[in-house]
Amino acid sequence: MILTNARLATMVPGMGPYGLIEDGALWIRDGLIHWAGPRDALPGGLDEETRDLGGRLITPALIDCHSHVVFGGNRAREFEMRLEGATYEELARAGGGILSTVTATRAASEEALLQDALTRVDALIAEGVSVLEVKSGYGLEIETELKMLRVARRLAEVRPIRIRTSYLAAHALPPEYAGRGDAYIDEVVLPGLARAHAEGLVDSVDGFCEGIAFSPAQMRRVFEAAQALSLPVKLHAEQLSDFGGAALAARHGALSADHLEYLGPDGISAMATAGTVAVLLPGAFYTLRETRVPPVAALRGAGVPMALATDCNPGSSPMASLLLAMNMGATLFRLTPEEALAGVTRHAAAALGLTDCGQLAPGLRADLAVWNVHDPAELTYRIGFNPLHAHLHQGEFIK
Ligand code: DI6
Ligand code: FE
Repeated sequence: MILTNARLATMVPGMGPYGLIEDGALWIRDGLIHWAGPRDALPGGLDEETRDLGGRLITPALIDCHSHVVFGGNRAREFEMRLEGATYEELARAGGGILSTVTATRAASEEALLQDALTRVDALIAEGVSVLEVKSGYGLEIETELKMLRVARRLAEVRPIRIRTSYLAAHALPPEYAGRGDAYIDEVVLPGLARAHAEGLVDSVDGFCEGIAFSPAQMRRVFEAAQALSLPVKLHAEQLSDFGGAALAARHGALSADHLEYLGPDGISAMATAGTVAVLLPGAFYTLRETRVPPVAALRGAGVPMALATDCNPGSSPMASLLLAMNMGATLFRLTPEEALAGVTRHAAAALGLTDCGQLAPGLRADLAVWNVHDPAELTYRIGFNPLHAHLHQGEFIK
């Protein structure tokens, strides 16, 4: 099939803003991009089905590289309490926060978790998302961590979406291990990782490195176990304080360090050296009414690739819109619209260790979004507006 009469935001570096090709054409074969370029350079005499896109914009399908879409219950009551003055950390220390979602997730059946997650996943797909990262981390006991990851895998069986899982048992300390963080790592996190990996449920290993969660020394033990299984690592780092998490992650060759509001110069240079992607999560910043923004100018200056993601979760980012994350990334964090689009395509792919998507280039998967817009900046600029016209997953129209 050939798509013609389209503007291509290829997102290929070194080709000018957005890697834009005016009046372009894109040739799809066997679910892959076979050729992309100016329409008048398309080889002649081809016997392929052709679709005229009426001058619309094609981008790589979007990639949400940080989410917690599988969980039980919701935290609307906590939202009300925060409006009455309670802080996120106070609620967490009082047994609410992540732990209230843990109780609901432990109680939910696999089927119920799946149906609940699909409401969020469908919202993301409707915005052109083709790859979604999904974390465990609301079980905090082995069986429930495995249950969450099985649900994450099932999402890809029932919807046209590619799922990358992250094992996040080191997300919070469950009440039964209060004050015994090291025992929790030894008795739950590490044996659970071995089991989840043996079941083929883990694509990467994550953690929450923070005063209310795990120390760098504890995370180091988790990372060493991941590396012994040849699994890549990533980390929730510097979200609420400068705890040294990003530098630790970078030293372990992490794919990404995520949040980063409190990231300092040492963390930035460690990430630049390691090629670790900075995943920025403006939905959590917004929801928690943070005032400290991640050091975007310094990350840009150091050449650290920046991705944007929803962090879709019931507490700090109850947001199932990647387009809104792009808008917030620009308005709250001062990313350019081009950086915002790179952040949900090329750089999001890098944050997941994927090299076969995130750009319009020959040999990559034909995961494409076709938009009813002319200028790619419109995707970031508008709020509450979904201009998706068509969506292809591995070369097949799914919208
Ligand atoms: N940081 C976050 O923003 C999410 N997890 C984390 O480590 C929040 C998860 C939640 O509040 O349920
Ligand atoms: Fe998160």
